[in-house]
Formats: sequence, C-alpha cells, structure tokens
Amino acid sequence: MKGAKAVNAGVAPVTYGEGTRPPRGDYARARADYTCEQDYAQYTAADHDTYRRLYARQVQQLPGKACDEFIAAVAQLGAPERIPHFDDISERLMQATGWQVVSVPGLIPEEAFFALLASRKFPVTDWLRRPEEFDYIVEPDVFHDLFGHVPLLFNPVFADYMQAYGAGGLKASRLDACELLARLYWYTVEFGLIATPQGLRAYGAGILSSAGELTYSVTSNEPERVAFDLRRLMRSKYKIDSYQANYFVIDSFDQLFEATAPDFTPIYREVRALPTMEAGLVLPGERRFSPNAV
Ligand code: HBI
Ligand code: FE
Repeated sequence: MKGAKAVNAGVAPVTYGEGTRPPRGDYARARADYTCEQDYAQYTAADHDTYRRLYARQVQQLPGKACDEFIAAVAQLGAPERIPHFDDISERLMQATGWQVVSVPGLIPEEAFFALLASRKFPVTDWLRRPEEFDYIVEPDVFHDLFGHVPLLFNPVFADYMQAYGAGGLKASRLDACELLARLYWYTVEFGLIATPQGLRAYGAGILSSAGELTYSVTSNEPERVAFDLRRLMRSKYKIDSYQANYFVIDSFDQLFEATAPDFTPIYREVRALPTMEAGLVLPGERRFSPNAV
C-alpha cells in the first residue's frame, strides 16, 4: 500500500484498467480560460462501453418523460456506442445555433464558467465516471455534460437563454449575487420541468442524465411542483445530495427567456428582503402541478 501511494502521489498519471490517464482535477493541462484539449487517448475500451451503457439506459427512458426538443436533438450527439469527439459535435452545433462544445478538466471557477457561456461555449468535462459510479456521480462528467446539456443547445431559444445566463453571471459576480443566480441555473438548466399538452416533461440536464430522477421528477407524488416564478425560485434552497424536493415548471422556453431578460439588480434587492425558503416548501395559494399518470 505504501508503494502504491508513493507512485500515485502528486500529479503523476495513475494506472487504471487498461490505460493510463491524468488524475481527475489535473488543471495543469488547462489554459487560462480553463479549457483544455479533449484527451481522447485517455479513453479505454471499458470507458466507451460505460458510455454506451449509460446512453442506452437513458435514451430508452426519454419518451413521455423528456421534452420533445430534447428527444429531437439527442441524435446530434453522434454514434451512441463511443464517447464522441467534441469537435464533431461543435461543427453541428455551430451550424444550428452558433454554440461550441469546449473541453474542461472538471468543475471550473464560476467566473470562468460564466465567461464561456457568455461567448456561446459550453464547457464539457472530458473524463468519464468509473463503472462503480455508474448510477450516481457527485461531479459532472462527460456523460452528464454531453447527454444532459448539449441536446438543448441545438434549440435556438434555449441556446440564447444559456448565453444570457452567462452574461448575467458575470454581472452577478460583481453584485455578489452568485448564490441567487446559481439557484436559477439549478432549478432550470439542471432540474427544470416544462408543462406540455401531453403532461409534464423534463428539460433539466441533472434530471435527463439521471437514471432514477427522470421518472421520479414527472411521476412521483413525493416532490412539489410549482409554476416558474423568478423571485420565488431565487428564494428557494435546493438539495445537492438527493432527488429534488421541489421543481419549477415553465410553459415554454420563450417564457424562460423573457422572464430572465430584465436587469436583475433590483430583483436581487427584492429577493434579499424576503425570507429564504427551505427546499420542498409550498406557499399558501400556490398552484401545484400534478404528476403525470403512470
Ligand atoms: N464548471 N465544468 C463546470 N460545469 C458546471 O456546471 C459548473 C462549473 N463551474 C461553476 C458552476 N457550474 C456553477 O457555478 C453554476 O451553478 C452556476
Ligand atoms: Fe450540469
């Protein structure tokens, strides 16, 4: 054991499975904007197989649970049996909405993240979870980032919303309002639901890349589901270690884009004057959305 520890110390590559890869969190290979080359040589046959199994499990669950815009675009990720080359996706994405996918070594600082979004670049973590993390991983990996986030970037309205979010984030950093703005990201980009004539559908990446939460979010009686309201949402804490206790439901991506277009400076002031709400609370008189029948 002592020997292994010494070998793995510092930033030396670690041996894993059939291949050798940089350890997670090797930010030394990143540029000043935190982007890096997609280290395609790191992926082993086992990684491609893990990706293929994650993709297959998730894609078969989409009908009736994911929004139509997501389902229509998921094929744009390319062949489902291998981890895609980010450059191939960028080519198609650039044509569709002017976005690009860029590689990052993992979570990056908020300001760098916002700056990339504001320039229509979506940061995708280049490493994949290990097989023992198949069902759940704490940090974003290549599967969450690509499968969860990238399909909706092919939708023009959602693509504009993401850029506006990034620009808003740069401003929020100056106003010390990142905590409030992060709640908007969480409850829309990661865990958003949309109401359609056919019922509730998921559009958030955290839901769409999760094996269990996709069904839970649209059919379970446990969580609360209330209409999207910017101030109400910004007051609401969220869960990071379990399925969400509440979801916010939009009517359309246009509604989302328009609701978040105004200058947030006075909104942050209003929200700070109101009490923060624990996850899962519903206020008297709030309309609740019923789950889809199963
Ligand atoms: N970095 N790679 C990566 N991916 C994210 O989703 C991410 C990040 N850094 C910051 C960040 N998200 C958050 O601050 C957002 O909640 C706003
Ligand atoms: Fe995410």
